Amino acid sequence: MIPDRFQNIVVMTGAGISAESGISTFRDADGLWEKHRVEDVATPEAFERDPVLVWRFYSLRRVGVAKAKPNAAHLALARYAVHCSKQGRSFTLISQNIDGLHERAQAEVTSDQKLLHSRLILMHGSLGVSRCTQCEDLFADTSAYFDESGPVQGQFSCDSRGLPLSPCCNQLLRPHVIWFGEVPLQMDEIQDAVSSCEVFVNIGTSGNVYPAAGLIQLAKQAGARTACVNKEPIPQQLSVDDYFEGKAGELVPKLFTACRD
Ligand code: BJW
Ligand code: ZN
Repeated sequence: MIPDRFQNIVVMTGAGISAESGISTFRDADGLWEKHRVEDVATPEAFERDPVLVWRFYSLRRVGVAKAKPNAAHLALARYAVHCSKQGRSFTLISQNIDGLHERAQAEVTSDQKLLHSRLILMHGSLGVSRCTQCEDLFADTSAYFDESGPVQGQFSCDSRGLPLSPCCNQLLRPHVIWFGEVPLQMDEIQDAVSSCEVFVNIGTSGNVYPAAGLIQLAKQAGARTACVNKEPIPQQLSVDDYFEGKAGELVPKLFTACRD
């Protein structure tokens, strides 16, 4: 349990927190990178080279997350955010995940937006948003544009290859996600939150992808107490004060115990 005297808490989540919702991680056995080469689907160059392959990959993932539900770990963090808001404490949730399960957990836990002063920072973007490649306008979009057999109709009109076109510029839309070589979103806010927190908790991330992987070290150097919930040790283990090995769905509700008044 995190004592209430801590006023400033930052949590960083990765794919492991959604594993018990049935969403594949990246680097575990049977993870996404076992079936797809990173450089084929998760770089700007891949999208330039073969946008159909990239849209097929993200279309299948959109179908997958539509079937998934937030698990006990997402819900515990959402309840804890409300608990902190009620007590005037700062709670920042930074996620590398694009699956929308934190947002859905928050919506399940409270419909009162005033209770959610806490911040949710989606540093690698959102699967449910598409971006115009010309002007960078964003559009809520959960459509799958391809299935296993080929192009399918989605929310936006498509070119002859089945690729979605933006309503603003009639140019290709791309998933609003951060690929290798691109700068993650809201980095200034992230740096500020992490360098001023009293407690930093990593959950379900392998610590392989920077800058997210470096945040626990940054927090430690800034004087925070650090914890890690994961199924395996991470490369940054020297920066971890409290290590909880196991499943997020079992451990996170114990660590983040909220008042349910
Ligand atoms: C459980 C569990 C359960 C399972 N309970 N636990 C050399 C050195 C250092 C850096 C670089 C370098 N060469 C290049 C770089 C930079 C590069 C990078 O880090 N590369 C490394 C691979 C070396 N980084 C970038 O390019 C980033 N941009 C950047 O650096 O810009 C420069 C810059 C930054 C800051 C300021 C100024 C400039 C961008 C990285 C973008 C990553 N994108 C992806 C795809 C996003 C869209 C999508 O989802 O498709 O993000 S890659 C993928 O990895 C995805 C994830 O968010 C990310 C992290 O994965 P995650 O979440 O850790 O998942 P896994 O599978 O790795 O781990 C899951 C863990 O959970 C495991 O440990 C399990 O054991 C555990 N687990 N079940 C608890 N039930
Ligand atoms: Zn546009």
